[in-house]
Amino acid sequence: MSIIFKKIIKSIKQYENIVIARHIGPDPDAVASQIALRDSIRKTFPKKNVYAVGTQVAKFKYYGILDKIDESSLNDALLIILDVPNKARIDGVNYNHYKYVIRIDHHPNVEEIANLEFVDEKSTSTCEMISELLLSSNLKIDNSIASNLFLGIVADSDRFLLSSTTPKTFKIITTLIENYNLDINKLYYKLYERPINEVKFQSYIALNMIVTSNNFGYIKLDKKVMEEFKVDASAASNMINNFNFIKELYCWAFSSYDEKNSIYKINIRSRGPIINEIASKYNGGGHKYASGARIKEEQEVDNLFNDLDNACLEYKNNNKSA
Ligand SMILES: [Mn+2]
Repeated sequence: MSIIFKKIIKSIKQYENIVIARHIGPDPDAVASQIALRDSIRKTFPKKNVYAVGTQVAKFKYYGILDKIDESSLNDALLIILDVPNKARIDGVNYNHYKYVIRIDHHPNVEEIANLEFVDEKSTSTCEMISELLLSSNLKIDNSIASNLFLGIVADSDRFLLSSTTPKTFKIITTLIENYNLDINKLYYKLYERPINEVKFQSYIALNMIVTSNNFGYIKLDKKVMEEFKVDASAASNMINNFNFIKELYCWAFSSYDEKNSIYKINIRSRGPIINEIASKYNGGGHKYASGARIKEEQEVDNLFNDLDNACLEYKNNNKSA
């Protein structure tokens, strides 16, 4: 076992109260990793109090149900944060309440936020990192834990299409499927089944997206169009990966107006220019080629799109022969 894994296991053994958090606006990797780790620690150490916290999102219920906690009653607690690049994006915990903090994450390391950092930018997903931890230690795994880990890896690697996918990813996937009897067809169904109105909405995006001469594609989705297709402000983020491998697009971005929070939710993907540094200027961030931002003013959305268009131009000029 590697030194970092030994240190993580030692801390888990040491603390009786353990809280596992992840990022706001959760995705399958974030939720699946926190529930898999919680269930594994519970299974291995039944006497410990282990909680997975954060906003419960209805469509992710099949990963497991999240816990409600009263932090003031949790003394000497260990906090494990998963899939979170920066403090501001941690959901559902008062960071300062905890005695010791561990972070396990695969986002680019933008700030040190924990006493113990296990950050691997090259990993497909936090679920891949948790799988490594569990498989190389004596932490227990069962069918449901393995199913969650499988789903997080598949979701964040975009079905092994992204360049973060390595032979190690496939080795882990093989072990999970073989050793824990995963019914992968059933699992894919959970991850990818969607209502027809979302497919229609995706068609609307394809038909109405503006593609610039620099190969940047963008669309602004307002309240009216989301009402027309009966989708919410999170719908566009579910389909942004479906616009990969389009010849005319180096980078593409959707803006969805979230009326409840009076905010523009921006999803950005790229197969050319690096976008997370641009997103970070607009209250956002993420991975080199998969980022997002939350913006208050529409003018700022235009500015961001402008910056992305310029990044595409620059990329084009630098890769003329490509
Ligand atoms: Mn992730």
